[in-house]
Amino acid sequence: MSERLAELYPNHVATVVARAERALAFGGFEHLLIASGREQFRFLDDRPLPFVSHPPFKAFVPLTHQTDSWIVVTPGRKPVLIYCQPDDYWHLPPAPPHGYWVEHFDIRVIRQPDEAAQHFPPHNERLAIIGEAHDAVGAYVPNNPARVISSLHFTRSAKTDYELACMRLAQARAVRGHRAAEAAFRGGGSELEIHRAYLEATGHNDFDLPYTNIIGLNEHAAVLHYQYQRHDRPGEHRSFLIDAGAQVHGYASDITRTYGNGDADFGALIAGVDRVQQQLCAKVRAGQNYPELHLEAHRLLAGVLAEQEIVRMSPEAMVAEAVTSTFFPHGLGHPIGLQVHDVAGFHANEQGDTIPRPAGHPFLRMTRTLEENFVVTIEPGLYFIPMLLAQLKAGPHAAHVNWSKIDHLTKFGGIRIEDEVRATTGAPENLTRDAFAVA
Ligand SMILES: [Mn+2]
Repeated sequence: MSERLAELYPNHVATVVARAERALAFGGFEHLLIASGREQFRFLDDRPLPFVSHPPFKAFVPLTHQTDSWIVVTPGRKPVLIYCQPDDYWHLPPAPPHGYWVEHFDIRVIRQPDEAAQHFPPHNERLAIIGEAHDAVGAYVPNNPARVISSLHFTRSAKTDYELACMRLAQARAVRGHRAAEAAFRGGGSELEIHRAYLEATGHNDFDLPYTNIIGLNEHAAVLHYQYQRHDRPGEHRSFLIDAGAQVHGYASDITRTYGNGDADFGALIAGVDRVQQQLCAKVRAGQNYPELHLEAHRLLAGVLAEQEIVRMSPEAMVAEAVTSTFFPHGLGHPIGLQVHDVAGFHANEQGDTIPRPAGHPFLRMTRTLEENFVVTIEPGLYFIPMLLAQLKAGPHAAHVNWSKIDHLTKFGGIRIEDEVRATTGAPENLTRDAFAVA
């Protein structure tokens, strides 16, 4: 597979350099300096925080844990990679640069972070320096020009063929974990045991994951970003919601599946959400307005709530009265790529004017119209969240709700099903279902 990536990388790097040059022109700058980042420490402690390279740096090179290094782009010149390889016997220094990407850079190896300044263009006000304040090297203090960053973010939405190849590999890697996690659930494992099975199958440790795994048994499936993994096994394994991804060369996957224990009502609900999810995935294509798809998700989920006799209202009324928001209180999805929640979900244009969310939908992370090679998640869900159900019960529509059925389903927590889908001018590519199909 790395041969395939080697084949695709030259076009990728040419595209990324062209985007950087465009961002410089757009912002009125002459040189672009992008920090990889610097290790940070806990307050009053010598323990470092988990480090990952800054996303704009990772866009150029597959160096996901490279500290104190820089990309320098000057239009018309080969991009420079300042590569920090410290003399350090406490830690393993990075290996000398190697791989399919090396020949595309003018590489300068440094031994100390401050040596980077020797390879920077002369300091003046025409430098766009992207990084955090503590990444500064002497007078080279990150200024993060808004127009440059906005342009870089905007053009990053359409994935290159190389990026799509990395993202497909990240899907395959996560799917191995999902298979192992499902088996651990069926085998009666604790959340922590399931989590470990996932790590084992993906070959990741916790710090490699693109985001913290959500591994929820029973009622924990109703906690949207459930952040713990309990070590004890529950008495009963009724349901299991897993939202877990993987990464390859810094590109993320983000997959959610929900499993039941054979309960007919919960099983029918999973089937309903899955059907809706596939209908929504089928509509991902260039020209599709994403907020409209989110509203369509509410209409379709209302149909499931009606058909399963959970709410006795017409689907139209359920959406109009925001009853669906009790059961589906988050957005349909988000862009994904170098970051699990990728940038530019709200960009109206290159300068970064924003497209507002539809009224009443405060958590939607993507308001753009899809274009070719945008990759988004499609992740509808239905949950039984005690806090939100209490509000519904106190409201004007309580009489239309089948509370005895809800009492039964609340023990299962909730359902979310999430795939990554690429927009094309024709049929969508579902990266996640494709990966499950061959795994
Ligand atoms: Mn997601």
